[in-house]
Amino acid sequence: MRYISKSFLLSLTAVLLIGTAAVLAVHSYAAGGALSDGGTVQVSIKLFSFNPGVLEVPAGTTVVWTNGDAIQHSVTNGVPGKPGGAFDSGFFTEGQTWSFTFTEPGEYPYFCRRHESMKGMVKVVPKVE
Ligand SMILES: [Cu+2]
Repeated sequence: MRYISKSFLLSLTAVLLIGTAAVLAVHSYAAGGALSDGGTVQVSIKLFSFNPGVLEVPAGTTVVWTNGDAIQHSVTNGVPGKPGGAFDSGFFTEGQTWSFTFTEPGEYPYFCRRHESMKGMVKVVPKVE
């Protein structure tokens, strides 16, 4: 067939746009209103990285980290060498979870005490009333 139909191109474009929006929405639960305050967001730990690495959530959100590696990791507020003190999970291992409820808006960098290349960030924005 020599010509690709216009409707095919339109539907292809729509699929691409929806796909892109879905990928972006994974990181920001606040901007799109996908999560009301008091909800829960999952972060997986796999292959020595936090995924998604940067989260944006409204205050009141509980973030649950699940360790998918066969080695212990921690979720420790701050940066390597300078813990922030807002939270520290201690070490937890494969299949275990640790959660924290973010009540105060702000930026919360975190890292793993054992693997200092592992870093993440939770940005907490005021909840929408
Ligand atoms: Cu680790």
